[in-house]
Amino acid sequence: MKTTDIVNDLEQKHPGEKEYLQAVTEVLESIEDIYNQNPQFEAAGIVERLVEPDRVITFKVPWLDDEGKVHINLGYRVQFNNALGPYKGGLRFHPSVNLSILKFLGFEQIFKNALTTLPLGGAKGGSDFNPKGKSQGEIMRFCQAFMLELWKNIGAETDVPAGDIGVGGREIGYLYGMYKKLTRQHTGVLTGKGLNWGGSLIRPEATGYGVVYFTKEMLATLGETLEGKTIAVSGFGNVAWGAVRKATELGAKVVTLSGPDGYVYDPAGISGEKIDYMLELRATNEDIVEPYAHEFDGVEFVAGRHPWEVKADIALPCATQNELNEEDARHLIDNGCMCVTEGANMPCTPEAIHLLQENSILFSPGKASNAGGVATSGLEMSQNALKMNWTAREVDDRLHQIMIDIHHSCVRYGKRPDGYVDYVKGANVAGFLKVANAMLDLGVL
Ligand code: NDP
Ligand code: 2IT
Repeated sequence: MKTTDIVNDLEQKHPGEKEYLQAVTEVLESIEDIYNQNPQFEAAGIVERLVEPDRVITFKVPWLDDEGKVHINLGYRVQFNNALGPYKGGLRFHPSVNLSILKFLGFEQIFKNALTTLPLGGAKGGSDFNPKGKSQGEIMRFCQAFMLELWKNIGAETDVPAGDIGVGGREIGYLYGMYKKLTRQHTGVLTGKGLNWGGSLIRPEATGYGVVYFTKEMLATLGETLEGKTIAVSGFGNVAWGAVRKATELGAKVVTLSGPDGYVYDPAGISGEKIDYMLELRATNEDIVEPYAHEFDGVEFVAGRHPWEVKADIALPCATQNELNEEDARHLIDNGCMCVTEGANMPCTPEAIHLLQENSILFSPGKASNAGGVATSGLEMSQNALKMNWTAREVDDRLHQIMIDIHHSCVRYGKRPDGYVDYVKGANVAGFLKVANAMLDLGVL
């Protein structure tokens, strides 16, 4: 296999799908050696079969706003690979959603889900619907209209969607309600459900908790801990919230949050009621962090910029793809940052990753460090199948162990002779081997 040949071929077939090609290129570069050392993969066409989704479902979502005006959005589900288990991955509602973004996310999800050690395939879906400024009623009607099309293609043993940007507990409720009405079944087909109707404790905070557990393991390789460390976080959504909570609990100080409007710098640290306020801010659907700076003393709001210019020991990008570029990485390095752990999916550009690794900064790709969210979704599925609920402690302990195991896998396949761990390579090789070997066993499909 030659990565460049395969990527060139994909570029011809899917012109302009830049996020998808970026994600594929990163994985193929990491696995090139192991692929070429194992001719059985080439013989079975594993890479050619892996890079194309099993199927892409697209549909129209018509809905009525509060004034009775008709709107049409596009809906998608990309079912990428189910070698390891039912298709599994979130739904994203954001105006930027297009096929390239969902294919990149679905492709990443295959390897992430493989790393969790749970029986989960990879998928992603969503819509270009913009929840910003919409009323509760409009969001409900949109979710219902979306599910009216999607329901035929999903199922507890077929494809299990969940949340992502713009889709949290409220949206999962409306989606699940419609699914339940159409099928007359209460099978737990979505994860991230409310606690009263099949959800799991710890799922809302799981992605962020997992990011911090993973960071703790990375630091331990240098004999370091989170105690007393300063952390810059971007975003203020599901993932950022959990990360801030756990990092604070483990003795670190989080000094930034960010939104599309800019970032807030809180030198006293974001803890206690400030973390609750972050959730309230998110629930307004306004998508701005500036009010945080007016609510608490001593906080600065920096409009239109990213938090990576702030001095921090650790950076946790938890907002969106390609939000930390080479220049940002340079700022972090110059300011003595020792660790960058991706909470979002693909938030660092390839150039930024290259620079961080060149400077021996600890760096983890989202597919390893944010896998705690989908892993806990897997635990929610287990509880649904058992018709039982585990305690918060039980779920958290399992999540913690899964993150430790993912870290082990990354070290196993990513440790260089000089001792530096290339977590990108480690995660990609470990995830790939599991999926590729399953595909070999299952025949050409
Ligand atoms: P949320 O919708 O809860 O939060 C995302 C936040 O990031 C929003 O405030 C969004 O604002 C903001 N944002 C988007 N673009 C930018 C930007 N350029 N600069 C600053 N902020 C921005 O989403 P999640 O927390 O669920 O997801 C965040 C990331 O984590 C995504 O990459 C997602 O794929 C990933 N992830 C999520 C998991 C989950 O379980 N929810 C699990 C694993 C990964 P706006 O909408 O206005 O752009
Ligand atoms: O990117 C992700 O891993 C998620 N948005 C969570 C997916 C899930 O199925 O819980």
